[in-house]
Amino acid sequence: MAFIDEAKFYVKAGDGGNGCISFRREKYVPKGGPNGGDGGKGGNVIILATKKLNSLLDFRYRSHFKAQNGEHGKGKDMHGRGGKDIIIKVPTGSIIKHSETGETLADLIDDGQIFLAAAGGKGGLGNPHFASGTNRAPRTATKGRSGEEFWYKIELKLIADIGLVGLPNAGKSTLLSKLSGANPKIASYPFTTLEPQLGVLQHKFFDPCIIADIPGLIKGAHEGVGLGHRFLRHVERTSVLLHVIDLSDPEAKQNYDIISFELEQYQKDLVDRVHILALNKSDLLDDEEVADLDKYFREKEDKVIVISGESGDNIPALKSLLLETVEKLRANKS
Ligand SMILES: Nc1nc2c(ncn2[C@@H]2O[C@H](COP(=O)(O)OP(=O)(O)OP(=O)(O)O)[C@@H](O)[C@H]2O)c(=O)[nH]1
Ligand SMILES: [Mg+2]
Repeated sequence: MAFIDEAKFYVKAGDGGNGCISFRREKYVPKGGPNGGDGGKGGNVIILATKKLNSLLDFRYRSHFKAQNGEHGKGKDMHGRGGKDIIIKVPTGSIIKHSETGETLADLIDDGQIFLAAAGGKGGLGNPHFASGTNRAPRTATKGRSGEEFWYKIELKLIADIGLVGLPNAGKSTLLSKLSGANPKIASYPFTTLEPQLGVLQHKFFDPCIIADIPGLIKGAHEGVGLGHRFLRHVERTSVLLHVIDLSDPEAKQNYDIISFELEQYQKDLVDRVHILALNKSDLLDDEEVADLDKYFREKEDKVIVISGESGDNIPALKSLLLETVEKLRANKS
């Protein structure tokens, strides 16, 4: 299934129904008064954020959304029925932007948050509204107003607490599967992961956290090499970055610098984000080699942990470290 995190779409709210011109016609009442009903209001187009979705895939199949028009008023004081609203469900983390200027119009962070994308047109007034002492038989009614119409851009930035970053093949997806119940594709070639994956980390008494696994970054990603920086937007909102390093790669040290540089190129503040460095694939090295690399990386980062996603070594400790860190950051925020 394709992952879509950008789309353009068109919305059109319903037009208001027209007001009606009509007069009472009853037997033995020669001049009946005006009785034209008002037009109904057009339906709105409403965008609703929901936690249940995590892709904009639906927009691939549908990019035009039109709400129902209001009905016209009728004789005998019958008002037109209002048009039905249309509700477009989008994942939490969606950002609605002006299609031309790119200005952000709504950042839909919370489950249940709504954005009125297009307001329905008001219904027209029937001829009774225009009756007066001097004009008892008004031949005037107003037309319904048109519903609003717009083009929007929508962008998704997934909402997760922890973002996994690293070179392709570092073992990010393996780790996601060990830390959460997620079941991502894992393979021994680079760029196995082509779209972000989410998993829920639950451990002991901690509040659960959401982890996002994104495609690997490579040198020059900021210039579009590999899959580029496109997917980094999905770790923008995370509070902790879990940087995964393959210790069995002879270039592990340079690889660390490559990822740090790419993160900085994307957004300066990603570098200041809390980092946890996971030194992975420790099962492939002997203890001495691991100790050497551990020492080297501890000079670079505060939080460093040696693990093996394959054997499960130190995974419970990593879970606790991640959840404690997120908990502290959450407490500082509130
Ligand atoms: N020996 C060993 N192999 C590992 C370990 N973790 C992952 N692997 C292997 O490394 C390869 C890459 O693992 P993935 O989890 O797919 O790596 P990834 O970082 O998600 O890769 P991309 O999606 O391509 O960016 C697979 O063959 C895994 O089985 C580990 O701790 N030890
Ligand atoms: Mg992967």
